[in-house]
Amino acid sequence: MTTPVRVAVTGAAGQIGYALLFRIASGQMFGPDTPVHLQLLEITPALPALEGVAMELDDCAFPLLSGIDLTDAAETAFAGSNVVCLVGAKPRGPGMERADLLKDNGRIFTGQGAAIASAAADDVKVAVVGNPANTNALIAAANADGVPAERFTAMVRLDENRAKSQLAAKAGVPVAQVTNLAVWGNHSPTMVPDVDNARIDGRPATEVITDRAWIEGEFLSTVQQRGKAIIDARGASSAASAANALVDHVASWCGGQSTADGDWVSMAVPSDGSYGIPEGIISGFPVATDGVGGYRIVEGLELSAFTRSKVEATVAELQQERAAVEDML
Ligand code: NAX
Repeated sequence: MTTPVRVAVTGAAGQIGYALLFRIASGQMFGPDTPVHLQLLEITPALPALEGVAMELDDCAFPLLSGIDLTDAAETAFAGSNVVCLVGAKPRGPGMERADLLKDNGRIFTGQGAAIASAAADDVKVAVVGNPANTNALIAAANADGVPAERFTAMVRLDENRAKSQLAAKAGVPVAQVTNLAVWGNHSPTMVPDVDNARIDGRPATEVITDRAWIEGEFLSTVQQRGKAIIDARGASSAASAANALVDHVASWCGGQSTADGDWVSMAVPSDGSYGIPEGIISGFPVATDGVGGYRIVEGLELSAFTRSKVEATVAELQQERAAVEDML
């Protein structure tokens, strides 16, 4: 039998965790031939709820699920882990400023970064979902001595999927025909879904959808504000779609689902200075993956003046966030 992939998930008893763990255990993240071992982290008061989730995982009798560990200690959760999904974070409470959220969550991610460095497998790959995801990933990377920075990524795939779905609906085509959709910048309402370089059925999306006012207006605001629209409608934030996007993110990166030739996916990764985005900040980029742990930023895309100005704004926000947590880096 193949050695199981050890997958650590934090915040495992939360909403996203509940939608995510069953997808991983059923083989959707690493394919139908790869067993998985789940290493689940929660805060102490949530351990009883996590026990319940583990009971349900048992009750699914997933053939690929080789074991489940539950703990409230980060080093135990990350021990020998090949993939770490940092989902758990503190939600923004009433009256809380964004700066407070950055600081409170920063404290979680300094500790978790250090625990990854001391306990995880040498090939560990980290995907951050907990918000503010990009800056939390930056903090975790900075505190993970000895782990290459490029192993720390943040999820913007939900934003990509949302954008693809909106474009497909507008063009009246199946969503699978929308490709090459990059999301630039921060996972926040300033994110930039890039229609200029997207393709629909192999053609430039802007030739298929010629309504520029829609692209720069309704489309952009719908994608940027989608998280809020879900909360307004559902009374709770996106969970199943976020879990789905994380499955996509990890599957593309190291679960055997490499990007097709000429296509790309969106991942927030440490900038190497490409496109003038300051080196080191963790920004959404178009990324080509090999499905076995390698990725590269796709170079040479032309951005329209409109897109470029939006990218500058989202990058400025990332720089402000980095400045606000400087003492944790
Ligand atoms: P929940 O509040 O349902 O679950 C979070 C869980 O994390 C809780 O069970 C909590 O006990 C746990 N937790 C808190 N601190 C922890 C710590 N130090 N160690 C381990 N576990 C800890 O939130 P949920 O809806 O699951 O969302 C999780 C995070 O994802 C939030 O930060 C949310 O903002 C973020 N999101 C990010 C998205 C993205 O695209 N990057 C989209 C969806 C989501 O909004």
